[in-house]
Amino acid sequence: MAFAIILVAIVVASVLFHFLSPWQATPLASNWGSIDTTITITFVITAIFFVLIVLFVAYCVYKFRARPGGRSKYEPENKKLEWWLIGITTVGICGLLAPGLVVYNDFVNVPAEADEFEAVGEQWRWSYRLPGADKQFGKSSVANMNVDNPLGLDPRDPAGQDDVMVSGHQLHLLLDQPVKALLRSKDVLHDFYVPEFRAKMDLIPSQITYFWFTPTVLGTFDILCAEYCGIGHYNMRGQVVVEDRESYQQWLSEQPTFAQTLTGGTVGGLIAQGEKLAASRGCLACHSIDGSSSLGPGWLDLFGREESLHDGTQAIADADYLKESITDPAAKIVAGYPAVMAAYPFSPEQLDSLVAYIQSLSSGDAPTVKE
Ligand SMILES: [Cu+2]
Repeated sequence: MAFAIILVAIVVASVLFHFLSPWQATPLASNWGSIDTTITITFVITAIFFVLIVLFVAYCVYKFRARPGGRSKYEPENKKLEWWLIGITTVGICGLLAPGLVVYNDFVNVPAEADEFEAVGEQWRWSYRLPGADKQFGKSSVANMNVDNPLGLDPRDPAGQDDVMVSGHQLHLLLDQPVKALLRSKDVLHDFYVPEFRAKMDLIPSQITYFWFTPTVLGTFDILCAEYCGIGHYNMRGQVVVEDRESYQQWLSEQPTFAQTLTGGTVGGLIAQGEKLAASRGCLACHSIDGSSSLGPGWLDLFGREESLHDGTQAIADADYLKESITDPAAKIVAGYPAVMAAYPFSPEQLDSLVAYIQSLSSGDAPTVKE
């Protein structure tokens, strides 16, 4: 009897939890209301089966409980009941699968008027590219990837010269304009996911995957990586800014083309350059700049600080130390931090700008950068 009551209580608590839970879906900000509908259909069908089955088990536990002198009946076969169960299960499974097939078909059938952007994932950051004025992406290849060409565009391909290399972790999109997302990974599986758009797709090394959506609400939305991709996975975030045409054009005009990045047409001084580099190369996924705790040592007031290393020695965080830690992270591990950072290739000029940026985050009398 007690067990039957517990089962009924589980059903009641589950249903109440669903309606009273503070964790509800975020407001929809794209055209994919149909994805919400499929989730609701799946949810209702599985909820009905859950409630019916658990209540049935509770009924059986009570009805057929052990009684003195009681004996169970032996009934090896019941054709009628089996046909009913097969029929109901079939309808239920079709109800779960069919709506998803229809919506997925829409999800990968891109309308002709859609713009395009490319999102490239790597441990643990996002980079973005737009096709530029010719509306055509230039070719890219792993063989072309280097310090100055992190996305591996083919410098000889004329279609790639005007490709817009978005700087920073924010991708801007036009309100109410359908857009096709082309997804590429440089290392492992990642997943491009904006919860408000209800849209996500895996990034698969050596493939280009895609889907499309239309942003329908102005605002800034987080891009999350929804595929566990290593220790910094939780921090692999970007942002989509949905805006009107005027602000979008303003933003677009500030982004360099591929040709400009090759000729070193970076604007701003050394510190600004380092700040941009830190954002675009993913340093900030693991190093905080506001003093909060992070996977690696934070950069606030780091410059000139004496660090205790895991081997018991001390080191001053000067320019040489910082450059070594970026290009050969395993050389000096600060006590209390895991040795997980990969070596990052940077040119000497880029290293100088990063050090200048880190130094700018230190208050007080930090020593000057020595050359
Ligand atoms: Cu990831």
